[in-house]
Amino acid sequence: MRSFINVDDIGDLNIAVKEALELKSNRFGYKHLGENKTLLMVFFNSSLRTRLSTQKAAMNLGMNVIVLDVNQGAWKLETERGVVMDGDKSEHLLEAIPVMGSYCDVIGVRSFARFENKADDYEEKILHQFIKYSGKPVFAMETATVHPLQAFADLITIEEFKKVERPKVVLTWAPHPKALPQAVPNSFAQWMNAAEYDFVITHPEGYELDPKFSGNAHIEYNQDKALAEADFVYAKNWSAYTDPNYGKILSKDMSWTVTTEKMSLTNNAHFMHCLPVRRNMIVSDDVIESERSLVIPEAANREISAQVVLKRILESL
Ligand code: AN0
Ligand code: CP
Repeated sequence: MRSFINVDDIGDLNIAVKEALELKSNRFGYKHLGENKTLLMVFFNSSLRTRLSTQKAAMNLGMNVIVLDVNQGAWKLETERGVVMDGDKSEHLLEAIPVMGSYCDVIGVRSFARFENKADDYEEKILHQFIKYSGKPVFAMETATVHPLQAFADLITIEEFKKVERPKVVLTWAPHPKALPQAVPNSFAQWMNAAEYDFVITHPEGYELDPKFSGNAHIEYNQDKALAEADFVYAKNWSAYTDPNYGKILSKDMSWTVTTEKMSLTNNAHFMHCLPVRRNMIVSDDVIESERSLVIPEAANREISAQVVLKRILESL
């Protein structure tokens, strides 16, 4: 595997989940694969889970790991070509990327949507520069439009906890004080569609996702209706995708918060969220603390999804 960005990169999902569950019970069985191989993780944005779980996965595989927080200690990077660099940016991405590539065998990149230019975000300009100029396999650790390590971990978690072959999975928008990217819901939708679950997306009008990701998912604007008979409720905030509101907050309607009352409409559903989560905005204390909440096993599976991805990249080197 040369890159990991979209669901297609992982191939057959049944095989990928099977591999994940095998790795989960034998985390150190492939320690030889990463010997003398170096992973570089580049963060343009904050992280708790991605940083720790991906590093742990790499260490399970015997890799060395270097982490660069671009905004803490590195030179400020210019990303646009043709700019007269007379401002506060000391280095251009076009030199920085091949330099980074020269120190490692695999690169993970976290670079969120900037909401300055929708086309730049949705063309994944930064990620594609890493792919083009690093000379190394690149995987997304949440980029402008996708978070596949999260969606893969979510899929593994659903497969572990589902009671029926084809569960009803509901992705619900929920309120948040800041404008957040669409990357998590985009990837979640892409992976749930690929898994062929009974998949429903619910959000206030104006929060439609890029159809490239939402695909054939059933869109239901009434949250209560969407939640009926759900087996899994996946909450997430995102900002608007559609023009002219790209990156804007259109609603902070607290009636969309996932509460015990909302969960009572479901088929005793499990609650999921990628974390970090704002309690009593996205989800009530009661729901996230309930025995139906999967937020901790879901986060723990980030180590497993990262390990499958790194293993496959190492196998292809
Ligand atoms: C980010 C987001 O919504 O994309 C990261 C989630 C994994 N969340 C925040 O910035 C709070
Ligand atoms: N879910 C997730 O990616 O968390 P972090 O932003 O903490 O890495």
